[in-house]
Amino acid sequence: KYIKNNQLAIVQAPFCGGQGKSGVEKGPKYMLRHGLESNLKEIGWETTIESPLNEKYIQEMMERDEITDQFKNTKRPGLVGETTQTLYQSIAALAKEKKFVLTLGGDHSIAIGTVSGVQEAYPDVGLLWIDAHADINTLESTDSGNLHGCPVSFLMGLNKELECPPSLKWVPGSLSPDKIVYIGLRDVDKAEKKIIKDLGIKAYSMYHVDKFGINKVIEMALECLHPNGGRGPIMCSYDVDAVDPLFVPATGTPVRGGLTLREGLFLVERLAETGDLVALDIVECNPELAVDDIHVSDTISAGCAIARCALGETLL
Ligand code: NNH
Ligand code: MN
Ligand code: MN
Ligand code: MN
Repeated sequence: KYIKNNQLAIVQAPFCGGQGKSGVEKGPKYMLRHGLESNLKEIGWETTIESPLNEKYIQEMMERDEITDQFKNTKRPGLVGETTQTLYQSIAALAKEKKFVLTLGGDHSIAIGTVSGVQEAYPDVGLLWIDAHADINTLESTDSGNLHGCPVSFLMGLNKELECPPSLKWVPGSLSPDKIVYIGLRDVDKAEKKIIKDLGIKAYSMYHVDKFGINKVIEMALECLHPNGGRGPIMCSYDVDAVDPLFVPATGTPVRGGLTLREGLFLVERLAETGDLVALDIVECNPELAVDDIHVSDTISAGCAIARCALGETLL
C-alpha cells in the first residue's frame, strides 16, 4: 500500500570510506552482474538503476587519504559526510515518489544517508538493523575510528552534544530508540552495550535466535516497531555479515556463529509478507576479500537472494 505501481529504484552506493578495506565499493557492480535487476523484473518490479555517486566522484574518493580527512579518532568524516548527504537527497526524492528503494552498498556508513532519506518520506518508519554488529558507536566511543561502526549513533542524534565534524552536521538524527530493532548481534563493543542498555533499544542477538527461533524473533521485532498489532512502514538495513561466514565469507568483518542462510532469508521473506517494507539496504559484500571464486559467488548470490526474497520472489 505504500509503493506505487511496483516501482523499484535500485540505488548503487559503491562506497568504501566508512572502513579500511577496499573492494566493498564493488558490491553493486557484482550484484547487478549476477542478474539482480532482471530477476526482479521477472517477479513484476518496474526497475530503474540510480547512480547518485558518479564515476568521477568515486575516483576522487579512492584517492583521498585519511590523514587530511580526519576528526580526532574518526577516519574520513568529510568523505562519509558528503557521500551520505548525496545519497540522502537522492533517496528522499525516490521514496517520496513512492518507489521502493533498494540500496546496494558499499559499507554500512551509507545507512546514514539511506535511513535519513527514507525517514523524510515516512517519518514513522520502523528500522530493522540486521547485523553481527550494533554500529552504534559514537564519535567518542569508537575504537576503530571507522564510521561504518557508527551510523546508528548519527541516525539517533547521539553525536549532537559532542564536537562533530561539520560534514556530518546535516544528519537530522531523529530516529527514536523505539523505532529500531536489531537482529543477529554477536560482536558488540562494551561501549555499545551500554548505549543500547541505557536507551532501552530492543536487540535480538544470536542468543535470542537460538532461544526463541527466528520466526518468534521476527514477530517480536515487528511488534516492537509497530506495537499492538499495528502496522506502518518498515525499512531494513541488512549487513550481510549477519549471516554466518560459512555462507557469506567475503565481507570485511566476518564473525562466526551467525544466522544460517535460510534464517537470513526467512527474515526478509517475512518482511515481504507484511507488505509494509518500503526500503532495503544490502551492505558489506566485499568480493576482493574472497580467497577463491566460490567465496565470491557464495557471497554475491546470498546478497542477491536477500534482495529477491525481500521483494517477494519466494512468496506463493
Ligand atoms: N564495532 C566495530 C567498530 O566500531 C566493528 C564494526 N564493524 C562492522 N559493523 N562491520 O557492521 O568498528
Ligand atoms: Mn556488521
Ligand atoms: Mn568486530
Ligand atoms: Mn553493519
